[in-house]
Amino acid sequence: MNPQIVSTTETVDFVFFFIFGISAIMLLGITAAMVYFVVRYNRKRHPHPTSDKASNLTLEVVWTVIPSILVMGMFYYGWAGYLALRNVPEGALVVKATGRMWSWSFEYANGKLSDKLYVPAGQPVKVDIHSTDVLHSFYIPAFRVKRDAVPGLESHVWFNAEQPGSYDIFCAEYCGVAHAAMISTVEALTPHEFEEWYRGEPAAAEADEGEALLTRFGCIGCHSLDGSKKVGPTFQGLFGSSREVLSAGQKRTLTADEEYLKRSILEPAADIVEGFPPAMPAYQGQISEFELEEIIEYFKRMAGAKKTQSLGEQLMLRQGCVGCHSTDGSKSVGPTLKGVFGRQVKVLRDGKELTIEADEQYLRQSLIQPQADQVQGYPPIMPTFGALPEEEIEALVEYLKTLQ
Ligand code: HEC
Ligand code: HEC
Ligand SMILES: [Cu+2]
Repeated sequence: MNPQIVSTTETVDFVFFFIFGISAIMLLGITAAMVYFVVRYNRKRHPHPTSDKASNLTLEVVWTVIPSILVMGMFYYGWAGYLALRNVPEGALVVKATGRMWSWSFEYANGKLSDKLYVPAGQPVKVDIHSTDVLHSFYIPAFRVKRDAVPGLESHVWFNAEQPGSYDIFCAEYCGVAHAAMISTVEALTPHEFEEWYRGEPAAAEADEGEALLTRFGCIGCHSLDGSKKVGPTFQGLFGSSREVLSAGQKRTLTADEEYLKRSILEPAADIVEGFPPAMPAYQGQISEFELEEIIEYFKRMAGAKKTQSLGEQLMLRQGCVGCHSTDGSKSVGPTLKGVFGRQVKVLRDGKELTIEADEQYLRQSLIQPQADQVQGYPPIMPTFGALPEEEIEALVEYLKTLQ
């Protein structure tokens, strides 16, 4: 309807400010007139009615016609804006977005797959939205587009990222415990960079076939590769480890061999890993035998590549430190433990702020008496590990020192 409109952002913002502007003028005008009349025609000043006029046709026509025009104007621009959001411009790049508990993945015409939405800046992009499980909502605030992802229903949005940059993508429909983690980004590249990315070899992290499958099936929305706990157990060190599971209500201990892993993927309800909810969807019928093999191979490689864990590293997993602390520099419930040894920490000791160096003594104390020195900016929720035997404390401290 309006050929000048070039982006969804402008379309939506125009309608928003149009309606907002009219509303603001009306609010101020009506309030001012009301105050004026209240003062001017106050009963104290005019104890008796000053006029006995019953109607004024001109005035009535004016106050009917002007608001009608304003409201029709809002409707017109709202409708035109809606059409602009629904009608995808010609030549748009088409990307398929799949939402699942709890991650987004994006698939391109040439089969390329990514967990971020890479697009060329300045070119319209049409995103076909799908959901494999429950209701999600695909939301890019920067481009003012939001659309529900409904299982079995195709829908779409389009947008045009005018400037290269990184823009947030959220899920805007509460979809379960890790809903808040269902985030990604639009990476708008220059057309040249995009072409390179699109044609080029998969990025190093995706080069591994097995890992690409984990992205494609959304496994990494619930499972980490680095030992941290998500909705499901981490895949780190999984292959060959011993697992405590509940099978039909019976506790048993199994070894994570090929058979166990296949069963965990095809029929997760058969063995529920202790301490986790039975939240994993069954992949029976969704995953081919070949893909299953690839994933198992990946688990094996991962276990092989991993050097044998030291006692300290095992304790980090067993004591649940990794649930609150990352080892890769990212902030979590507690400070990251990467580079903790020797770093300057701002702490609160007996209510006083001070900066101290995290030496061995400090690390040891952090475990035995975590409340003594409170790291600033974090809640005092670290449990004390004072009951651990001395050799385990020692092993943990030694391990923390290696995290550089
Ligand atoms: C919605 C979240 C979710 C998704 C998606 C998901 N899982 Fe799981 N997974 C879980 C949970 C929760 C458990 C632990 C409970 C259980 O055993 O069912 C689990 C358990 C497992 C186990 C057993 C792990 C162990 O420590 O013994 C394996 C193997 C596994 N998942 C593989 C996969 C693979 C491969 C995919 C993708 C094809 C996948 N999962 C997708 C949530 C998920
Ligand atoms: C329930 C979450 C939680 C668990 C579990 C946990 N921590 Fe912490 N940890 C925190 C928080 C929060 C802080 C920062 C506040 C404070 O100083 O108490 C912290 C602080 C620390 C510090 C000081 C960090 C710094 O930047 O100076 C160390 C070292 C540490 N934890 C190690 C561990 C180890 C090792 C384990 C496992 C044996 C562990 N934590 C388990 C939450 C946790
Ligand atoms: Cu969601």
